[in-house]
Amino acid sequence: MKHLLIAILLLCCLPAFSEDGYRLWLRYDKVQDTKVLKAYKSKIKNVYVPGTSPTAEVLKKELALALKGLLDKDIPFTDNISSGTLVIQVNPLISSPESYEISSNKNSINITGADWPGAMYGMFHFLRLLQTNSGITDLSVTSRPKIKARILNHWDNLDRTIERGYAGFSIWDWHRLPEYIDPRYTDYARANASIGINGTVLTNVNANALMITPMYLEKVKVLADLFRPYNLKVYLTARFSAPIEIGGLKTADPLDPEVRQWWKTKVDEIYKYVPDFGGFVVKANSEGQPGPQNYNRTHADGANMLAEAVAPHNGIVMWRAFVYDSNVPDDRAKQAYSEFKSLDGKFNSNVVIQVKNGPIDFQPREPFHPLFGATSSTPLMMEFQITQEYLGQATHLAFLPVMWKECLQADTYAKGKGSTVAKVIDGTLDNRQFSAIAGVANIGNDRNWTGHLFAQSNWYGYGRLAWDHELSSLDIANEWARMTFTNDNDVVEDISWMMITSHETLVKYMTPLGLHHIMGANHHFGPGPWVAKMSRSDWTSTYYHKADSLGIGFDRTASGSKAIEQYFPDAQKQFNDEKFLLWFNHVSWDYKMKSGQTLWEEICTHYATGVEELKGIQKTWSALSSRIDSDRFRHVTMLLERQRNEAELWRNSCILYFQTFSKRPVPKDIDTGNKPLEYYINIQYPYAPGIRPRW
Ligand code: BDP
Repeated sequence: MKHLLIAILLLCCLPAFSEDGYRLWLRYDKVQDTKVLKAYKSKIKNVYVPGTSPTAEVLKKELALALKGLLDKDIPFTDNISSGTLVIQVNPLISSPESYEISSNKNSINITGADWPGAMYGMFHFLRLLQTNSGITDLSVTSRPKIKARILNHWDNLDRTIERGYAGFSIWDWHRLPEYIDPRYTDYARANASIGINGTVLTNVNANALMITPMYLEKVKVLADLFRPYNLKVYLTARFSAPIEIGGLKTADPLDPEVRQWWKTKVDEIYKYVPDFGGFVVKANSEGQPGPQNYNRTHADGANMLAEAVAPHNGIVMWRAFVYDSNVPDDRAKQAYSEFKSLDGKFNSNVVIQVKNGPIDFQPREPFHPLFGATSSTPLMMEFQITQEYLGQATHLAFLPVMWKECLQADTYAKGKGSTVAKVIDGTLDNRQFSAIAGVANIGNDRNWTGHLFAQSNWYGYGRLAWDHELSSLDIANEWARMTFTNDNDVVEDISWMMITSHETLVKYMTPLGLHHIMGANHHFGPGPWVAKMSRSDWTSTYYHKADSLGIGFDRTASGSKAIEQYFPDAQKQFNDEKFLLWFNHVSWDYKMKSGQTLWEEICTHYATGVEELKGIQKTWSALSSRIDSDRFRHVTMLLERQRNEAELWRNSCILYFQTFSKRPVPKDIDTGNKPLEYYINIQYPYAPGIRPRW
């Protein structure tokens, strides 16, 4: 009897399901504040959605689900407007595609899209207002995306491994497609639609030619059909040597008529499966991938060949600028600029060059890429990395919108002051019609999608910034915290603070003052400043930090590699900031910093402060134990503990390693643990996730 009672008691106290993060920010739990709930109920009595379309259908489904959850009530659909009607409709008179307006008066709330996708985005905006318990009286919202193609890049392989993926295996279950359609695909589309993402590249940039064979195209078709109502366009990566590998040709030379014809026929075939196929992303002549240079042709020759094939179907080619050549003994940071600057103006109009935010490779902090602003005749798009390859992967909490905004707001000075990177990529600087942005996805088949619960905020934040890069990181953090956790203001404030400070904290304990690329070899996890031998020197850490008895840092000024000269003179001044010091300069250990400390002391202090700040983040989170459900609380608590351990590892090992060059004492009060440097050097991660297959 006693046991039965305990069991019943336990059952009553347990939530209906575990809070495993699957619902992302689309939780739609009942509004807790009774006053707010009452106000919403009085304003939303029924819904009127005149007209039909596949998008209208998914919109209605989402709305019904959301309102039922949030208001704890079935809200009926009607076919006329009365008091308390939420009207969602399309009015093509609203100027630009995908945009929307929301207004409300005493009687009704009106969401009007320029088209159905616009109406859907407007609906998600409205739901966000409800989810964040915002006021809905006297609304007057107009919104249009600042960037046209807002795309996720999946680095997913056909065997379901994900290059640089830390959240399990690929969500694309290629083997069981096309018959088996995982319900997750729909939730994926919903999540993307809710933040305005309108494109997805399903496959890895290190591409597999099989993807464009009929067997796989049938599978792609299923996904594209499912995503279409959510305004999510499908793109694929093209393997440059596909004409040889799957076409039986002897060459993939882009100027060979047979090769050109092969691509045209192939592309026509793809469009038979996916009539609104978006186009290709191409990684060519980079890290062993085939490309036009194998045939002594240029990147423009290669890109234009594909561009010609997709042009009749309105497709685009996103040609990546992530190239660096092992035969060129130049600073790796300079190579993409050198290669592409000279090709400016040589690309067809449906080619856009996809440029990573910085000139090396998704480091915790990089200066913006010098190509931004440097190509007046060639459109450039941004490539951010949402997956945290070099930022602690799925064990570290790092809110990346802060870092992305730093890049977007940087000034290229291409057309004088105010020529920000954001204006280059949204097309306003050069008055371009087309604009695009890509984010390398951090999504896998982990139940919570992104491995670390807080990594969901990077997917979320990427989408929100892609729609409107002027949103503040704090606003994005606030929204996400409210929708994901609670509307309790104090909790939201604490969580947002953790998020907003997290990136700078990580920079301090990993790569302070402009240090970069000093992570472990291959997997890029954990510290590895001692990595000195790899098949290419520009994959080693010593290539980048250049520590010696005199000092540390990569001289990219006039006395060094001159990489700084790839920026406009006024733009260069931004790099006087100490946060870029060792990116651009080789600096004496005794150099006096603004703080009055020597560089050596300052490096030690940064590592130590990073760890202390992280402890502060842990403390803030711990204090929320009674305000967050136990499942998610424990998940984050454990990962923060792991992160602290790793931060200490970074601090101890980097200080001890760099001390072998500086030969100066570690400032007292700075802890470096009780282990010798050798201990850290010997740490291995033999099965670290996400390692790319050898090419
Ligand atoms: C690097 C990754 C590598 C990718 C490459 C790329 O380490 O796995 O293939 O970028 O962007 O960051 O092509």
